[in-house]
Amino acid sequence: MRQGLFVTIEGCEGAGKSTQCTLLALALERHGYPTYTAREPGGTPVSEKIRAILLDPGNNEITPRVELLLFLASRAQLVHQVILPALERGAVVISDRFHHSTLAYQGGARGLGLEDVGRVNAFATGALLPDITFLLDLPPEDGFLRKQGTTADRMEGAGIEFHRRVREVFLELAERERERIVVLDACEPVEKIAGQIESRVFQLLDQRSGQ
Ligand code: Z5A
Repeated sequence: MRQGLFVTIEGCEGAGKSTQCTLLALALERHGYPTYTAREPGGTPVSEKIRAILLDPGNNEITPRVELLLFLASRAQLVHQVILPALERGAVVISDRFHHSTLAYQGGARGLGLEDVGRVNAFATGALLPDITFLLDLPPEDGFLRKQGTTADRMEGAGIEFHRRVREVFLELAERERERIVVLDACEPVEKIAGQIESRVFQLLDQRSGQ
């Protein structure tokens, strides 16, 4: 039975997701909450091997459907090996990306369709959904500037129009799922964003414990 809290952090390249996942985990641990942090794609030995295939710029023959299935294979392994057991132990699980990324990148920007992608995702995860999602919203141009000097992987090399479409779909998803997705301005200072995320997560944890 699921008892923990499942938090996901989403957004375009360089929006600050990894930074915020780390800060949230530290804040939770300071307050004594058992916490598990995952990143997608990846997070288990098998999922990390799939990540290497997906991000290798040399694998330019990967078709959109194969890309989708590889992201979902990585996720299925992560969910069943790590995330569900952690939630069952009562941990707060923080995932750096989850299914909203698949909807935005493969469903929207690659054109596979939100409904079809949503269905295959639900099969892969057993329909696991986050309790809350923070969408760090940033123009992709700004995200790429933050990552200047790093080598572009296969997804980063998809072109600026592709990444603009990803952002648009993320914002459309946030409109549709207002009760789950909190949109935050990723241009704000790191500490301000961290404070916004922490206060919402601690509020949810307090509600759960009946305080
Ligand atoms: N993908 C997909 O297509 N479908 C899927 O289902 C899933 C993923 C799950 C994974 O790449 C790729 O897979 C990704 C989507 C796709 N591709 N793209 N493009 P990844 O895991 O290697 O990279 P990422 O997820 O895009 O994260 P990132 O590039 O590492 O960025 P980030 O985690 O959002 O940002 P960060 O590392 O925390 O910060 C980046 C820099 O900005 C760093 O120097 C920070 O110090 C700085 N920073 C952070 N916050 C701020 C603020 N607030 N102000 C100023 N500077 C900041």
